[in-house]
Amino acid sequence: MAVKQQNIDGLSLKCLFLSLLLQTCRTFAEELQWNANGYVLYCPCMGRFGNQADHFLGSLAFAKMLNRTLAVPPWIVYRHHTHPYTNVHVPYSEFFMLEALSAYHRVVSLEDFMEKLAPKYWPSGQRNAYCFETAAHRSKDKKSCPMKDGNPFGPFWDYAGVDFDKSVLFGGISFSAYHQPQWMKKFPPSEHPVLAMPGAPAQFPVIEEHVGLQRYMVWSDKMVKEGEEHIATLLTRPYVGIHLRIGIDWQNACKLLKNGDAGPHFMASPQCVGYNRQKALPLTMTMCLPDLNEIRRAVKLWVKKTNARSVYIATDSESHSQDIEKLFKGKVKVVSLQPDFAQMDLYILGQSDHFIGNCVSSFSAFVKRERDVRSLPSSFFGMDKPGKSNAKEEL
Ligand SMILES: Nc1nc2c(ncn2[C@@H]2O[C@H](COP(=O)(O)OP(=O)(O)O)[C@@H](O)[C@H]2O)c(=O)[nH]1
Ligand SMILES: *[C@@H]1O[C@H](CO)[C@@H](O)[C@H](O)[C@H]1NC(C)=O
Ligand SMILES: [Mg+2]
Repeated sequence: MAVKQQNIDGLSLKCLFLSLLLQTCRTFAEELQWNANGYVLYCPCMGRFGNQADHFLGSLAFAKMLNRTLAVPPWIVYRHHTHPYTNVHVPYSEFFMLEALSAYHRVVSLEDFMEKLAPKYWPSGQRNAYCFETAAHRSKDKKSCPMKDGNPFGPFWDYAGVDFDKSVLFGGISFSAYHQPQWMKKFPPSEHPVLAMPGAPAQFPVIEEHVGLQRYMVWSDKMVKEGEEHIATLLTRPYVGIHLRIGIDWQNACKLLKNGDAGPHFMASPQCVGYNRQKALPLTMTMCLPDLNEIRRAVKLWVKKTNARSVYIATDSESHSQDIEKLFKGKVKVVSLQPDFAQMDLYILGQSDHFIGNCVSSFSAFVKRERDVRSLPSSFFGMDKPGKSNAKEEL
């Protein structure tokens, strides 16, 4: 009996090994093989990481809708104040696993596309740009897509090693599922194998339907390893993670709300006031730009509720760590890492036992979506229960 068992185990091991090998060969070959259903390329040219991530989810859905492989772009990181003072293009796989996206749809990194497929199947001289007529109207000759005009557009396509030869314009069509048949009819992959666009074929903020695609954005092994090391050395569980979006650019943005120039749907706010415009809850100034009193109130509430032993502060400017420390008379450890790459803050916030985010911020929205996928609790400044107004603020 024991011998037989061993044989079976030996056999299944061999099978496992073989199937793994086959799987690897297959994925490897797939990566190198041209797909006749075509490709979508775009520049994540609007905003910083949070905006780019929102756009990424929509673009992934768009590529799937057209059954075209998505050439996953790098993240554009703006380094205006630190070396090298120019944009850095960070391949998707530095932060997230490219393979994890395949469970949803076919992808290839833009870098691999350019290196392994473009020379043969999308050679120089045949590189069309696709854009809205309205975008082309802003160009000098009124009929060229503004692919490389200014920053970050020029540096992005230079990074990819692309110059465009011709522009193809479209109008009266949107990126929504409603227009799928028009896209297929207008741009069949046989005649238009590569749809390269100056911006993401998606909306900002991400539409409700695509929020769940966050589950396919899985942190890279490197990020997990480094993130877990930080958590183990700096924090004691349970810990509350908070995102302070309070810097000068944000103060200016929130002025629009204060002056009544923005309604409840303002940047990422549908995540907390609701996606339905008619039924949206009020968006208060406290939710956009929490003051120190609100920060103290919310942190105190959630530290108490979760019996937290530490608080992790991610911030775009001040951390207010001393003010927060004072709340707990030394009984709760307060930590702010201020990492080199903002993604480390996102990782640590994502792993917290409770997260307090900024409703209007797409940086917070990234964390909120990731936690929702894993059924972890989150709240917002000025809104303790997402989707329900704080009672006091209704007065
Ligand atoms: N490290 C770090 N950077 C932040 C934080 N909050 C904002 N930032 C930076 O400011 C940018 C804000 O732009 P974006 O990600 O588009 O989010 P949004 O403007 O808040 O919607 C981020 O990408 C970061 O570069 C934070 O808590 N930690
Ligand atoms: C989508 O593309 C894949 C790969 O090219 C193909 O196998 C599949 O049949 C296509 N699906 C549809 C609905 O056309
Ligand atoms: Mg932004």
